[in-house]
Amino acid sequence: MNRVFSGVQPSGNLHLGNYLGAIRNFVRLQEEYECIYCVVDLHAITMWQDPAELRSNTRTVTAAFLAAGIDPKAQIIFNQSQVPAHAELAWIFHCVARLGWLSRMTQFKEKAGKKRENASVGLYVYPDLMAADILLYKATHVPVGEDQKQHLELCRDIAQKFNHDFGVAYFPLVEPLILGEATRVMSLRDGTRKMSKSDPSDYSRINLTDDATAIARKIRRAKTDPEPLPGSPEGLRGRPEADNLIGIYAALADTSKEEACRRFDGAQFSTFKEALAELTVSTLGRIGAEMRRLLADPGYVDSVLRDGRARASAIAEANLGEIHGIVGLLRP
Ligand code: AQP
Repeated sequence: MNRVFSGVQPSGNLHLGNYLGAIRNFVRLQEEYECIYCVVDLHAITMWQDPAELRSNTRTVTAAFLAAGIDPKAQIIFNQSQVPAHAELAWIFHCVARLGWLSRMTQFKEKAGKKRENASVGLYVYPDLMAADILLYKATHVPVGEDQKQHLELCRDIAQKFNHDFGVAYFPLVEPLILGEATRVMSLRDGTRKMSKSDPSDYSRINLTDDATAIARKIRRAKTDPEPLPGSPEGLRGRPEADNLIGIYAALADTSKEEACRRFDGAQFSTFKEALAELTVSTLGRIGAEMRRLLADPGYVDSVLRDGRARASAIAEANLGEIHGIVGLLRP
């Protein structure tokens, strides 16, 4: 059986990158797969989170899932901390993964930066928990943005080593689903840096909750270069900001970069940015409004998470029992 699992951290403002790289694909995949979508609050606390904001951001990510179109009755939506089996399987995986594997993870290097000795241990072992999230449900497919590719390779390594060490064929080898024309949306201020929740400049990203005026202003101010737009994607080489904006346009218009370039061949950025702002507002405006409506009713959002927790726990507990048996953890 094919099963999708993916998660989003409640660690700040959800942005266009999270939407195009992940959440929009979550919605589309529910046509074909049984899907489990998780608000990964235990991942978020690998970096300091204000407790009240963490609670509020957990509801916001849930609202974004719902507003984007995930059906909470057909699929499972829950927050990670409410199913303790994630943390328990992560411990087993700490004993399977090798230090050398984790040391190669670029996200840890980027997030820990020069203050490596001060980074939390959680940030270092984050990929083990991510592997546990996915493998606890024996998920086969994981929709993510490009930045998560290395973590998914590690997840495959963990599954393979576990299966080999215990002589079983228990865990599937997951396939990443990196879909669309905007798998790595870049900052609007610097086309060489990823659009990110934690960027201190709000002008670097378009938040899912930005209103039409804010979206248009941010796109108008987005960094560009002095050349007009090229007629084909080859002309975007060495032009990271133009490449990023064309990629965003193509993804939102559900077309290819080739087609987007054809449409704006020779256009000035001012003309293109107007079209891009209009397209962005027409997509995100609806989602932002629905998120605000849902967040006005936290009781409903919490009931979705409670229902999801019960359904996720049932699968997780059954699988964890089997995993205990394989590892040799006695259930007297
Ligand atoms: N810029 C991006 N372009 C495409 N996809 C992206 N994703 C994140 N940023 C981009 C994808 O969104 C999903 C959820 O990400 P996450 O919240 O779990 O963690 P992240 O990748 O660490 O997100 P941020 O926004 O960059 O947060 P900070 O600033 O805290 O590091 C994932 O599938 C991710 O690939």
